[in-house]
Amino acid sequence: MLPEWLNAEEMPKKNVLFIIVDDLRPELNCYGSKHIVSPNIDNLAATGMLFNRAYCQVAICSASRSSVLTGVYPDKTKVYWNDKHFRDALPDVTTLPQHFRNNGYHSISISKVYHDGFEDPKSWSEPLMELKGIRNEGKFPAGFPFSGQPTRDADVPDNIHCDGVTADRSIEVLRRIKNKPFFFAVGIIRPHLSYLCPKKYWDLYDPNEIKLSEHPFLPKGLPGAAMPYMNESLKKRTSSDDLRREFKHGYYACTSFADAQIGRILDELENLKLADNTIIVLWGDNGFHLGEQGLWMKATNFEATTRVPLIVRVPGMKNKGVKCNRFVDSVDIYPTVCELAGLTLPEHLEGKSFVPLLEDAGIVWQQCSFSQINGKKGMGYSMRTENYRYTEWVGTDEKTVGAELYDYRNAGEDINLAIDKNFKSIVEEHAKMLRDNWRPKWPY
Ligand SMILES: [Ca+2]
Repeated sequence: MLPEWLNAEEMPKKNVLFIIVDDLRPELNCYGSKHIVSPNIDNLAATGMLFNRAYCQVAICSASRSSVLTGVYPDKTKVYWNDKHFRDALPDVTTLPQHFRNNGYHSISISKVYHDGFEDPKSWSEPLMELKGIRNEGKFPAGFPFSGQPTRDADVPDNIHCDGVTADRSIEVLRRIKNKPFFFAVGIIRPHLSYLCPKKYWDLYDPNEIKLSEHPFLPKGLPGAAMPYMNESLKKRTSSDDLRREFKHGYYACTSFADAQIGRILDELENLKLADNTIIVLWGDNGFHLGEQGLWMKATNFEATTRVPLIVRVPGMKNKGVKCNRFVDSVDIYPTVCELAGLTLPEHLEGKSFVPLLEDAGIVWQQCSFSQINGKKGMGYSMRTENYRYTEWVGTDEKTVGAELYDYRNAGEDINLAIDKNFKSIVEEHAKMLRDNWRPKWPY
């Protein structure tokens, strides 16, 4: 039963603006991180609903995006890294944008929505607007200091950088398609590395005030199977406190730069009077370790990479500015957006619409969220519950090769409690819960 404010029958077709931000942590002002300058995303949160406990299914670009855009978990897409196309395993799957296209919408995307090199022409009504030539290279002025360092700045206009051009072109797109129902997916590539953005965003932060993680070490008792892949080059770039501070400075500057570009697109939506008829979803595809666990990377099952920002704004919604603390999986976005737009849900979907949470953010909801990562010695299936995270590593012979349990009321991710006899019953309870609740069916 749909909420009254969502009565689709009496209203014209609602547009969808789906903004995907690359590697964006929920380290934003509206998420309580007051040191971050993110006024535009904050404003979206103030006029929509912010999800405090949204998790991605795999903390890797292509794997996470493939899951969200097909509406199924990674064990169905078989995309665990940036190395495969979901159509290899699911040749005929109807993607989220494709479903809108099939329902008479103009479906269009700009920049990185699917991962580079894994485009999906079936999803769109017109060819993808490629920005490759201006992504990190090609359009910088002579002498621009881009030579592989993670963090550089220059006093240049926003649209020297890819996301600035994305905002320019998104504004043009909105003007062009404003009279037809649309599904418009916008990819923003910062704060993904490299941390290149105009100087004015760097100047928003004082490096002396940037705090380093208080947990810069791997959990005590981490099983071998859970050992993360190390990125040697990033390790080198973060080998001193000054370098670590500069790295975070770059990430924060790029977060504010991304926020500014998102603001320009949202402003145009207002200018064109489309805001009252457009569903907006802002989502980060994965987080990023900025020193937590001593890591400067993604591709783990820890909170730093699995927890993502998610904000949804729906025309006419009552609960503006409400923060929802219920668990939501990123794969739930597909059915939610369809329901909000009044579209039938394709049968293959494995996510669950969270429209009921938009109506009442406090209702009883699922008790956990699921993420996974394909590690060196097996698949790490991870479940976040109210107080714990439980991860089980399953080897190729389907045997458990390691387990992790973290209690966020105590030592958090500093100590793996799965090996502590005192937590035996909690581990057993969570192992059962993992199998009983894993969506889709537990594979082993
Ligand atoms: Ca990403």
